[in-house]
Amino acid sequence: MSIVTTERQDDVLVIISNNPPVNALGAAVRQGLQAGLEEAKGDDGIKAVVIRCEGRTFFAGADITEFTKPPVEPLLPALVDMIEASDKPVVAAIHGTALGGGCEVALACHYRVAVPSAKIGLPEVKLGLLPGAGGTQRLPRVAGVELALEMTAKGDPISAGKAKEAGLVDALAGEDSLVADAVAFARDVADKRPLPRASEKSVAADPGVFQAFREKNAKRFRGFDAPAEIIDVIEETISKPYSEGVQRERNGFMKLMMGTQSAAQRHIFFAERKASKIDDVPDDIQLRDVKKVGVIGAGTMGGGISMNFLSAGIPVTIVEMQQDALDRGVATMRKNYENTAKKGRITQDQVEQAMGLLTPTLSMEDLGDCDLIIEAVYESMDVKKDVFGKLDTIAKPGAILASNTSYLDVNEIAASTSRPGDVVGMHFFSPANVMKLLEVVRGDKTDKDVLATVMALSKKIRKVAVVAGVCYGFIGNRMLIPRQLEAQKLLMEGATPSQVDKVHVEFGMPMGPFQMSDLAGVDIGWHRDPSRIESIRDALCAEDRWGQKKGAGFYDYDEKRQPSPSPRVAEIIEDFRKKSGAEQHEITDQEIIERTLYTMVNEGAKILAEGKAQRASDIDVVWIYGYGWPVYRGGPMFWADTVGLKTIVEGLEKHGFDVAPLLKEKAEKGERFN
Ligand code: 3H9
Repeated sequence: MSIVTTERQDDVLVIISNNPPVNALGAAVRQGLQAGLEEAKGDDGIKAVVIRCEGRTFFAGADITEFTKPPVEPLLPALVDMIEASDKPVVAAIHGTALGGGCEVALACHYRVAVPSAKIGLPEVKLGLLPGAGGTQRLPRVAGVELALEMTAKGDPISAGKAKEAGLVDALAGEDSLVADAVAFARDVADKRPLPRASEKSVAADPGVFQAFREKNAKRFRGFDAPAEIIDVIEETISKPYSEGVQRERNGFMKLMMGTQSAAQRHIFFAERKASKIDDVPDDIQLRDVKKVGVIGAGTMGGGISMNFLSAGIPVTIVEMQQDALDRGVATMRKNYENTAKKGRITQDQVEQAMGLLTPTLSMEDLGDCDLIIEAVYESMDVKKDVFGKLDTIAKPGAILASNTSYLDVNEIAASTSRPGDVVGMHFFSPANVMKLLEVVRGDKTDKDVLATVMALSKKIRKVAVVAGVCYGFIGNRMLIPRQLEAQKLLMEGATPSQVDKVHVEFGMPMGPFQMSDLAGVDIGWHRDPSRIESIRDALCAEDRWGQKKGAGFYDYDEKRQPSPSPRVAEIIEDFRKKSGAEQHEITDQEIIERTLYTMVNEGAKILAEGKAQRASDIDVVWIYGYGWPVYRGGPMFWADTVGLKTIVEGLEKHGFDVAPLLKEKAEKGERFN
């Protein structure tokens, strides 16, 4: 059966696309739509046209996989013009998500009818692109410049209800009667003339609106090419005829499409989806039922982990050892929910619903009916083994036993139970209710269905999950180690904390290594003996400079937690430099990049060669979602490809590092990681 079919309903022709999973507007769909329009044109009995989609969604956009292939006619910009040029009214019948090219098809239709649950948006910016089929031109004409700027430069979809208010949707249909309602609507407007064509509408905007929008969102857009280009395109073209505007849009689209940022962002789009696939686990494996979750530890981590499940409607039993710690943990969770409600992101009812699913307890025995139990206790092998030994006697058969360890050996933890097949690592990142990454640590004996269940569950709790093998620090923290080590050495050789941090921030990271240390706590992992001072970190900790929480760390902090370089830290560093006899030299920004970031790529290559990550793109996903690596650089391994692996190897060798054999081999063969 062809992908696009037509169905005659008396005087209305319904054109139906059926291109699972998301009705991407690939060549066959575009050709089918063109054929449908021609059929309507050539049939005098047809008075109006409805375009709709089968399956879970209206067109979710251009087919991104085609972007790197030779173009096939009709191209999307030409197709949308054909739709708009039709002299019979065309109605878009929208359900699911009308995104990107899908939204542009809808905008080219003369009318739009949508079910209330539908979402409409132009998310191209998230792929480093701008809407390239008239979206930057038609949307401001239909819905106004301000909403158009929001939707195109930020890329978040809006609800059908909001779209209706903005004039982007003409009528809301019944959830179960979209086709009938759209056909009835088409019949109603069949004889109305002139046809409302978006490109013919006028548009006006206060010229100040563009600069104000840029300034308001400067932090969010920092480093990204696409939002700036989108704002420029809309600003430049608003006072010009439509024909000039679409030309400017086309040029902007091609410029972004050829750039590294869009390649990086498209890489991450597919990498994120690929990460959920486990090479040796069949897609149709029977999953375990997870209806109730247990969390051990009501500290920051345990509370954050619990909130993920509560928000997804899954009941949680949370265990602590002392009543006051339990009360504090529960109160923090409530406060977090209430803060979200204050910002209008959830309702008070949702706060109560989530908290209503929580059962606090002091007894581990209460975890007996949980399908998944996640331990989030103190990071010590002895403590974890003790907890898992107890769990072994309490948990019901088939329950998944997970550890939130960030470094420790999951195999050793699993061995403290009689059911290592049920044991897995679930490494959440702090704050666990916010950060998107979940490293799923596969022990040597972890059962495949356990792994598949946790990966599927991660989607329910809106995490991006990546499978990691057992090794110290797994993927993310393991790569952090050489970076932190080199950052420390750079201090000894003449760099300052702010210089190293500045290079990372300019690279696009949310913060540099020392800012991160101050935020996380300089004292994490410290031996706690103030008389034992063997490193700069020991010296800071001995003086109570534990980071932001103490108002002092590598930086001094004022009462608003604004950092400034610390003269005392400079003295401590100087003291260590003298004692160590480390050779001093002028450290350039490039040297910082080579020693802190090239070394991460080197570690990534080792992780890959050891099979601790399934694929290079998984490593990229970990760093984007767990540590804020700038998405427009595509993650460390993709970035290394763009720098050139030969350059990375040369940089590492220049500084005397042992180059990972896999990296060396790829560089010699002229290969890439991705
Ligand atoms: C654009 O439109 C440019 C135009 O302005 C101008 C052109 C000239 N193409 O996400 P899921 C695949 S740019 C190809 O897991 P969900 C996806 O890879 C586009 N493939 O489902 C996955 O494959 P697999 C603007 C696509 O229910 C499968 O579909 N549009 C596309 O969680 C299922 O995807 C966007 O940026 C595509 N456009 O979420 C929207 N989209 O199964 C991008 C998806 O092999 N898409 N696939 O791993 C989305 O945001 C989500 O897929 C959506 C569904 C919300 C629709």
